[in-house]
Amino acid sequence: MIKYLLHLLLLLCVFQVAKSQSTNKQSINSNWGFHKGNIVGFPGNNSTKTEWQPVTLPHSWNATDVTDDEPGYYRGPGWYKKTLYIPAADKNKQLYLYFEGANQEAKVYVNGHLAGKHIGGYTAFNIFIQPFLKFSADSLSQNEISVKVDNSFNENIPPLTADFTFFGGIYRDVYLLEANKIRFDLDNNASSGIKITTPLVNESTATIKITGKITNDLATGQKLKLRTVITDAAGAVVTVAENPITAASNSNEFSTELHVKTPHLWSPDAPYLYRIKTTITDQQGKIYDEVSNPLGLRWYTFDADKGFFLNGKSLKLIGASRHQDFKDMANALPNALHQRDMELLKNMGGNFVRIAHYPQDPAVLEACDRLGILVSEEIPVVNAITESDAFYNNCKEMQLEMIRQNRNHPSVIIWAYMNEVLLRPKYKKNSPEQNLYFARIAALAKSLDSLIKKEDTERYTMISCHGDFGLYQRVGITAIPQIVGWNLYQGWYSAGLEGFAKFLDNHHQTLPHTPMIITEFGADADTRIHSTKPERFDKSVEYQVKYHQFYLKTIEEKPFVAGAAIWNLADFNSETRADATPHINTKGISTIDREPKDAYFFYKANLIKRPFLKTGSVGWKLRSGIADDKGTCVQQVYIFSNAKEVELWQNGKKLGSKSTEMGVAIFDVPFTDGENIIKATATVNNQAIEDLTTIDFKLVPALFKWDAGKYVDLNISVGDNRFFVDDKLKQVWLPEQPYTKGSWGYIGGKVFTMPGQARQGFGSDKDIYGTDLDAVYQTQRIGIDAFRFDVPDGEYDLTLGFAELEGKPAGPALAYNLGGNEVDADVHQRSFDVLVNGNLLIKSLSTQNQLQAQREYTTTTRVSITGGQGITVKFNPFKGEAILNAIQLKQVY
Ligand code: GCB
Repeated sequence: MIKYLLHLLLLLCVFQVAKSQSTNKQSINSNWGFHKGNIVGFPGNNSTKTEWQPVTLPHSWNATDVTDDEPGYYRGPGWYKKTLYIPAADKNKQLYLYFEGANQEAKVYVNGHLAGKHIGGYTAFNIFIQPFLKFSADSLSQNEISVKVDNSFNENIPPLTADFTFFGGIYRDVYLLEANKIRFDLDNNASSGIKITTPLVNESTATIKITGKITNDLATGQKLKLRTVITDAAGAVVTVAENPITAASNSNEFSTELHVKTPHLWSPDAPYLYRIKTTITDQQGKIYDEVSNPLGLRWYTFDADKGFFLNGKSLKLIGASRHQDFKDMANALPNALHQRDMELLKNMGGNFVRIAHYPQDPAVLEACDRLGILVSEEIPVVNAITESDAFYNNCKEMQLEMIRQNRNHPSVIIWAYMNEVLLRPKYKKNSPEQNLYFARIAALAKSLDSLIKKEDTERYTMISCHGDFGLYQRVGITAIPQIVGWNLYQGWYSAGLEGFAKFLDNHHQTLPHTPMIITEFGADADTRIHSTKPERFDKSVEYQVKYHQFYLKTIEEKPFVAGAAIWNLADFNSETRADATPHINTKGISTIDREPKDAYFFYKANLIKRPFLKTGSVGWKLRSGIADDKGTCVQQVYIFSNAKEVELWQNGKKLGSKSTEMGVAIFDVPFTDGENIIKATATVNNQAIEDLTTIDFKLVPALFKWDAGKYVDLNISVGDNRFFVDDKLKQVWLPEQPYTKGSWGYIGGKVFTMPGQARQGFGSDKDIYGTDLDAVYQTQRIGIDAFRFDVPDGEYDLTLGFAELEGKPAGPALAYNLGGNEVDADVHQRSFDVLVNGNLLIKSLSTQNQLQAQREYTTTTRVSITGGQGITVKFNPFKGEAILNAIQLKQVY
């Protein structure tokens, strides 16, 4: 018993010593005040009365203004303040504030004094606050921390323009670091002060090299010990190194090497992690500082012919790019959501993530280490550069920070530094000024590339280029990095999926010694939009699947393609975008709140090894369609599975079985009115699996006749061939159809197409103000003569919806508009009357009154019909052509 107690006491002592001596790191996210805008004289002069909103970090001030109908979002200064309570004993410590990220310029004040500043919104920074702190003798002293953050456009700070939103705020965690006077270097671009490399790894041995710096702020030199311990995944000590160090006052470099025999290798299938703890002690073992890092032992190469090899084995890198924002949260996410994204990718069978277009939260790379996801990380030099030393220096600084902060993660294999940098070239095409600009981009690329090589001899370098192969060749960009990344959108921004395969072959022939990764490929899909005839740019879930089927097949067929990152893991905010879901880029294979789309299940069926079966059409559980003569409506249901064959059942009745093709089986299902229980069954590796889904179907009669208890309820998206599910009102909008006797439909006119927009077969991609049903209002029948319903007698609510799809709305142009390049035509001048069953409903609906560019105009009227006359909505133009975008008919009784 006494022995036991002594042992316990010893343990407690060791714990106490270690705890009280090493750097103490604690988050300080709670109890901040926030003020949007500048405060003159603050914080030096604190007398101004200011409104402070209580906030908890992470926080962004753009969580809601990016999705409203008002173009633009707040880009300017914001202030944060907080009281820190510092114990008297900390007088002998060295205190820092560690910011994981604040977008994009930050100035940190302590008790009114500027303690430090940082440029760049995506990397961490450490601010030494000790000299500005107040200490009282016997208790806690109050210290005021104020931080000014500014996300204004600054031509010297990348990114300048991009297809994502530059949300402002302290949007990652903030920590207080209480370090000793003897510690690992905290003034090295906010790195941990320790650099781990693995110069040699193979199946029989691994060499691990640890270098770093010790800071000694004591007045005299010290005799110290550096102890490095590698433990295995179970916590058992594998190897230990002890180095005596005589630390002069201030900084002292060290280097030590350890070896692990027959190492457990790290890979996506088995992400085995050792831990490596590095400790500074005095001669008696008193701890001054201790840093823990993950250690994954692996080696890898890229080959221009054969692709990527991990631990000597060929591995096709397949995964996605990832942005860091989330629905209604801007970029201010808790760690759990960062981690969940990596789990989402892993569960799909992904083994690769492109952290685009900027370094992200530390939680992302930690999750990648743990889950076995290989990583390419990049700095945000996007679309264009500024030809100034300040811009170049900021690029370099960001790159140093990214590498130094993240290089100890075994998951990282590539450092990248430019994305589509020739997309928005300045100056006149082919002018001497433009050629000089291009030469400067190439020079910057070279200096960033050599900076990486100097910092990290193990990782590969990469630049992501858009599909203008010739231009990147001409400017010399393809010759600079070790890997060329291509962002390819054939079959989306340009016509013809086949162009993708041709592009890849051309790279391989023209650059036979340059490994390549497809760093982006994707197609938009709004989960509310469905099509039985999917086509390019219709934003349907079904076209997204078709696009990815073609791409994955091509990627798998070509061994020289080392890897591919889907654009994007999830939908993300891009304020200047319009499309079906304004302000959101919907190329995600999951929604902005991470609900997987069909394309996600398509990849899962192709990538994971364990049995998988999933009924697709995830956002299409509420359907509608026109009845056939059997009283059903046949529509397709996609089943995703890694089984060879899938069986389908509807309401307990077997519909048949089908072979899967690249993980997909498409069934024609004769839906009946009401609930349809769809069961898919399959066997994979002798394991029976099934998936059950209920689809609520609303059958619309082909011909109207009085039917007890059945009321007419129709929503028609005019000029459209897609189905749109309004998930809020639980209504399905049907594609239009021409009028036939006994039924309903349009008479006359043609489908609206955007002038000069070859990429889109119908409708417009503009944001329609005043409605959430942008996709419905974005399509239109132009020159329409009438719309007719042969409905039975009764009382009806008839709703007509209009929106001018050409021309610009009144108001200032956007400063950094990244939308399409099309030139807006002027609003067509039009004026027309609308009559319902011969009675004038709207007089002179015109571009001079209610019809405004990009704004919905909707009106409802009650129509009473008797004598079997049905409803005819007639459009009588007297200037230009009449239009109609949406029409709804709801029988009241
Ligand atoms: C790209 C860009 C990316 C965009 C994407 C798109 O090539 O690199 O930032 O979001 O295209 O969806 O257009």
